[in-house]
Amino acid sequence: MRIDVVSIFPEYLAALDLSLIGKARREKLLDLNVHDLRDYTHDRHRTVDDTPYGGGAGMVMKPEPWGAALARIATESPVSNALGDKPILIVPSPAGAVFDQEMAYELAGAQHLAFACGRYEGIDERVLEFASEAFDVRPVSIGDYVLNGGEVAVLAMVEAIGRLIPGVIGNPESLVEESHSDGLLEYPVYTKPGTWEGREVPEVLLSGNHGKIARFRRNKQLERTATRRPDLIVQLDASTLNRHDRDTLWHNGFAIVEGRIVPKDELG
Ligand code: 6GU
Repeated sequence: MRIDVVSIFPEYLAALDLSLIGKARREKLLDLNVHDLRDYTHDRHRTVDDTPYGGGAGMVMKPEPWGAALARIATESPVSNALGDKPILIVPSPAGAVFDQEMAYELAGAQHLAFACGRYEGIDERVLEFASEAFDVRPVSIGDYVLNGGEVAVLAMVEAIGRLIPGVIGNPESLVEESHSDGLLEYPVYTKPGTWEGREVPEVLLSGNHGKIARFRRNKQLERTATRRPDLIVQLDASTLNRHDRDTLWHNGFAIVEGRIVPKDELG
């Protein structure tokens, strides 16, 4: 996969040289290129921002450097072709669609992703219109809070996407059991010593009874998700739940009514 990131703080992306993503780059599974937006300015001060039309607080990123940077990336894209295929341009923004594991999987299947890191109050809206000629443009948020710029969001998204590229994770089975892969949070994990600070590892995990262990872990997933993320429980497909699952959910505040999962406290 090819990834291009445009930023006025390219040093922010240095963390992508490290760990699993750095290794994927060295092994050529990931061709990651970071670009300094100021390299696409022409004035002595390398200006990237200006005051907003219509007034208001803060500054807006000027369209010209963005147009030049994105045109260059589009020209070099391995994707653009006669069939109308386009690379994907992610525009990090608190006003975007929320990034989740499903989106990470979808994006991990792309050949070419570009990220446009805005700062200040954002990028002149015409840049997104212009870019949509050459890119599939997607404004994306990493959650309901505000960052000063897109760089930290790009670090999070590139890590989430990059680890899903085949070959990047040594043991792909670890992807099957992790949080969000089945719509539930992960079960708790333990390692040696068996007793630590007076606390025991749950006995069932030492039993060697694989059926019981699987049920224990599934119950923990359901309990945790019900307590911490009730919004995920109501999105589950009730038809995938067995009678043990339904019983566990009942004991954690959820009922199944006409095939729908509902919090018991919302029942009449
Ligand atoms: Cl993607 N960008 C910025 N600037 N703030 C955010 C965000 C992104 N996601 C949540 N807050």
